Amino acid sequence: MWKTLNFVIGALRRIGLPTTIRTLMYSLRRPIYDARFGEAELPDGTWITPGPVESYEVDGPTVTLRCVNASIRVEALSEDMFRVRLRPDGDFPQPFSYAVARDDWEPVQTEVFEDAGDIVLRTGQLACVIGRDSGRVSFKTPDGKVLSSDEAPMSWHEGGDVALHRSLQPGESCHGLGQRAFGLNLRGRCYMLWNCDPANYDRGDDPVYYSIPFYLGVLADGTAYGLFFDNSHRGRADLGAARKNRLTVSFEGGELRYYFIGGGTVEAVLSRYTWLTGRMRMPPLWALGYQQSRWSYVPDSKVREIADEFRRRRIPCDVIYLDIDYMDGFRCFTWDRRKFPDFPGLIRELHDKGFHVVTIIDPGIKVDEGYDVYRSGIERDVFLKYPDGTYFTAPVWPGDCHFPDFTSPAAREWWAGQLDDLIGAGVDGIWNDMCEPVVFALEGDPCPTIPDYVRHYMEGMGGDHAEAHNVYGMLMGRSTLMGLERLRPGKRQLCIVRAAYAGAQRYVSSWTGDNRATWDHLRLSISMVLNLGLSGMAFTGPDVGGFDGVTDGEMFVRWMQLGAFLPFFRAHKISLMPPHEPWSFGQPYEDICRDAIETRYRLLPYIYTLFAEAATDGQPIIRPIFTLDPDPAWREVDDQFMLGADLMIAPAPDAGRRERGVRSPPAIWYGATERTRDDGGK
Ligand code: MIG
Repeated sequence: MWKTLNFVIGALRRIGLPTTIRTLMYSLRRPIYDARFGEAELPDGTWITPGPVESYEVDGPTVTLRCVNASIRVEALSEDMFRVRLRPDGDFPQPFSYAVARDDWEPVQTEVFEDAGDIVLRTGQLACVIGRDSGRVSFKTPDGKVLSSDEAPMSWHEGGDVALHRSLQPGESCHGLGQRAFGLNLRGRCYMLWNCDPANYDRGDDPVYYSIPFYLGVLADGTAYGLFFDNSHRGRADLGAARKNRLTVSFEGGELRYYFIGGGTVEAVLSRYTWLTGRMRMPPLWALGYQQSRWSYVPDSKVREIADEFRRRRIPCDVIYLDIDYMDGFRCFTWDRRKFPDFPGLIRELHDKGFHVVTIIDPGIKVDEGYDVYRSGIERDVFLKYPDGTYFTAPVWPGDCHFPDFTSPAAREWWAGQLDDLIGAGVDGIWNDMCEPVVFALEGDPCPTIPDYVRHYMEGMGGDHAEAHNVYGMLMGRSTLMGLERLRPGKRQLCIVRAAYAGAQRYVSSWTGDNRATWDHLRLSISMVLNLGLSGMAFTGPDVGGFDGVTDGEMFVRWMQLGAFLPFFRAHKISLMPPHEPWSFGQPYEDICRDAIETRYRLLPYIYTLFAEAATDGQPIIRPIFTLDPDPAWREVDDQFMLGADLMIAPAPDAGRRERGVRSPPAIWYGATERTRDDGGK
């Protein structure tokens, strides 16, 4: 039934309808859980393994193993990080990566020796052991403790898939992978590595917007290790679904190349992972404040009214967001001159009142000869094409669009250059939406996007969308940031995306997409932000209040009281739903909202310090309780969390609750608002 409805909606969209009807239909769209997603099987057919090691060569910290069917290269890149590559052809060309931020590895002392039929490459902190007969790889601490080992040899499929099979240890909890609509411990399920706009998702739907091929395992004793797969193809991470004690990560193409980081604290692993893939830049201070958004504040008088209400009611607010209706017919980089007769003037006025302004942009550029952005995109040849050289065209908000190829430096340049008008008008930051990328589809596709075979430039190497898909959002954000930095050199920037890839933290921050106004979504936003933080993406947060659906006063204030402690603190709402500003629900809700927001501002020196830790060392801003105490009892706990190392937050979990139980790891805990003391350990 949903399939049919989606079909009808898609078809109607293509014809073009008034915005109101379109947005109403947007709310009706539902995800369709498709067998392709979730517990997917690896393809049938022949899988090939390297076979026994015939010989090996040692070159400093690098060991190349020549096996019967393939070569494996293991390199110690630092004391605590190794890279493993599998190459059936035996060649090891310099790898290309959008994620990895450096190739200046630290000098590292290694030794190579043989031990009972195994070949061992060891640093002071980590040993990689390769079985001579099997080609299986495992990692151990110097004292022999196994961190992670191949449960079956690495393998590749005749169709181009590659797979790694590892054992999951008893008591190991599973984290990372970017944004997941699941609790904190991801063990026991299979997840898709494929950025996807699911439209209204629920707990348990997968994939959602933002996937990162970084897995963080935390063993029963608290020892952590990281596995980063540098592969942007569509992939699956099976964390004990098909077999309880097996982790299988596979990709539909590309090289099997992974970085193993181990085995210390979660903190040490994240520090190393972000050393490799880059760290967040400090955002502007105002981006740490409270931010107000909705789809959409139009026309200018509405924006003015919202801004004035904040000041009149003395509710702190730093940023106002303009969603798609500010544009001229959804044409990116323009504004509607009827709804905003003096756009720069309005922004000047908002600046004078102490607000910053962030506008949305989408990747789809309207096919319209009268639109100079479109014309210059055609002239500069920046849009994606089919293999036969015709333009890829698909409908999004403005109707039929072409899409820039952000894997081309020339297209990124061009895109960056389009920001002049918006930034010239005073816009302070950019919100990059739809960058999975999503298109409006005709059939009931759960993740309508650009077809796999559409061509990409891939920095001159040539490739297709199957390979470029997962990096598309990150590169859109990177191009936007390039424009922002050029127009405001030396300034900190706010550049937000909805989907990206490993390493995106060095360009952008994110929000968690279209959630819903339910108590479960409120709770889900905690585990999502936690796992994103454990994937290197520290600066993120949900649409406070819930994007879709009707929020009541109680849920709104509870979400405010949670959002005030999350890194990105912004209320946002779908169009056609009732207003959701802090005063929209009357009293006592307005006062409670003010109180929550003021608490945020009182904590800013502390929160700012946490942002600095994220920027200098890759540490998450909110952290699971288990980072304080390895006891396995904490591994699933995601209804309380740490803001930094010192503040524990326990939000209201559901309707009508005025009290809740809080468990605390062994330590002395002081109440933040009441004079209480608790010795923990419960
Ligand atoms: O197809 O710009 O996630 O925050 O309000 C929907 C309109 C497009 C999706 C974003 C949401 C935004 C909405 N956008």
